[in-house]
Amino acid sequence: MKEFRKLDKDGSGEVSKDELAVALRDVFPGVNIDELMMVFDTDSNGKVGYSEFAPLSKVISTFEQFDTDSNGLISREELKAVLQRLDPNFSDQQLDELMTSIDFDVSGSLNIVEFVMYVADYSDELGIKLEQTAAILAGDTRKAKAEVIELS
Ligand SMILES: [Ca+2]
Ligand SMILES: [Ca+2]
Ligand SMILES: [Ca+2]
Repeated sequence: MKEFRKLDKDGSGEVSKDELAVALRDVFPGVNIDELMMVFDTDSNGKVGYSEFAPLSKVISTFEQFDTDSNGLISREELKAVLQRLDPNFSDQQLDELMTSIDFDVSGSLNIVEFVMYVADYSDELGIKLEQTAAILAGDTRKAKAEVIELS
């Protein structure tokens, strides 16, 4: 994921929807930018400001970490590998249930929007920020704890 400043081509201090689309479509062909904006444009001004970009960047880097073959999709097996690393008791049945609830287009894999929705739902459930959940999923517990402390 490119740096905020590189995406903000006109230097306005915010990344417009078009600037984001150009950057993300390279990596995630067919990505639905509107759905991402609904999650990350928290002040609903139609642009992604610097503070809104941090969680987006974190979630994308977590996605890329899950996507071990770098094909822009998280397969069932790639998801399983990560979740079993976090919880060795995570079963195939739990994996099936999870996939059923988050693989909205029933493609058998997660695209970036499906992954974002999953992280957002999980954050709501835990009552923490999106980027903290992404850090936990990324196995970066030191960072996750630091962010929880910062929050409290
Ligand atoms: Ca905004
Ligand atoms: Ca993949
Ligand atoms: Ca899917």
